[in-house]
Order: sequence, then structure tokens, then C-alpha cells
Amino acid sequence: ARRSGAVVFFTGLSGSGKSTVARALAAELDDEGLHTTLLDGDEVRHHLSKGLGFDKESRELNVERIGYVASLVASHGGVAVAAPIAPFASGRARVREHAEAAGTFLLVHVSTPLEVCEARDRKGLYAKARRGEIPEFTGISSPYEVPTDADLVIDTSQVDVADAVAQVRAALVARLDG
Ligand code: GGZ
Repeated sequence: ARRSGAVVFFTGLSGSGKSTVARALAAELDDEGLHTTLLDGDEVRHHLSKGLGFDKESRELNVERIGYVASLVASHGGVAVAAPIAPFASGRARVREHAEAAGTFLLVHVSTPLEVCEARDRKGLYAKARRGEIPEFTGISSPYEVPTDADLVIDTSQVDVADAVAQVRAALVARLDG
């Protein structure tokens, strides 16, 4: 059977630029006529994962739900683009397994260093986390397990959004079957 569906799964710290790149990628793929579904982090946590916290179990559940929906999209020939922090290797591995059964899977590690994310601090969350006002904040008081199986690594302090999108698009197109 033709399996043109795909899951592009971004992982990285808060403020790493994953949402920005994911959004731009989804818009471009959509323009190219691919049926693209963006699983936006904020939207996911307001709807699909409403009420979930940031302890390890809740994060794993969040990532599992995103992986489930993304794989459904891929199994129907669409392209799902998701960008949670997804800090744990175990959860990411389960998403990969599930998604690869449905189509093409691409893990993109947005590797922008913590120092850069913290210096950007667009939402002031790192400052709050440093003050102890946000418990279990990724990179500060909760772990981020660096992927060893990324299909692509992008540091947004080294490449601009357009470049990043072009790299992901090229990697995706090279893998799409059908
Ligand atoms: C990390 C947190 C936390 C804690 C709230 N740790 O920069 P943002 O604001 O918009 O992105 C972060 C988002 C992370 O949610 P995810 O669903 O992507 O995380 S996970 O994959 O681990 O389930 C941040 C905000 O939520 N946020 N508290 N403690 N980020």
C-alpha cells in the first residue's frame, strides 16, 4: 500500500525554537499541497492534554497522546508536525515505534543550548524556574535526555528559521515513500 504519511517530531528545550520551526514547516508543506496537521504544543496542552502537569508521568502521557494522534494522521496519508519538549528517551522511542508502523518518522532535535534558551527567556519562565517558582522545569530542575537517535539536529542559534525549515523539508522528502 502507498504510505505517504509522515510524522515530523521535534524535541528540544523550552525556548529552543521548535514551535517556530514546526509552524513554518507545517505552513510550507501545506502550501505544497500536503495534508498537514500541526500539533501545536500550547493547543495540545489546552485540549488533548488539558489538566496534565509536568511530572515525568504526565509528560510521558502527553507525549504518548501526541504520538498516537500524529500516527493516526500519518496512517491516513497526512503529515503530522508535533513539537513538544518530549524530554524522555523512552517516550520518544514509543512514538517512533508507533509512527514507523504508520509511515515515515523523522525525529528532529532542536539542540539550541540551554544558555541561549535561558538568555532568550521569551516568556520569563527560566527566571521563574531559577527563583524556584516553577518546579520541575526542563533544563533547570527536570532532566532533558539528549536524543542519540535524532534524524536531524538543528541549533537555532546557528541557523535561521528558513534554513531550518529547508533542512527538515529536505530530510522529509528524501524519506517519503509512495
Ligand atoms: C517545562 C514548562 C513547564 C515545566 C510550563 N517544564 O516555552 P513554552 O512554555 O511555551 O513551552 C513549555 C511547555 C512545555 O510543554 P510540553 O507539552 O512541550 O512538555 S512535555 O513534552 O515535557 O510534556 C513551557 C511550558 O509548557 N511549561 N511548565 N515545568 N516547560
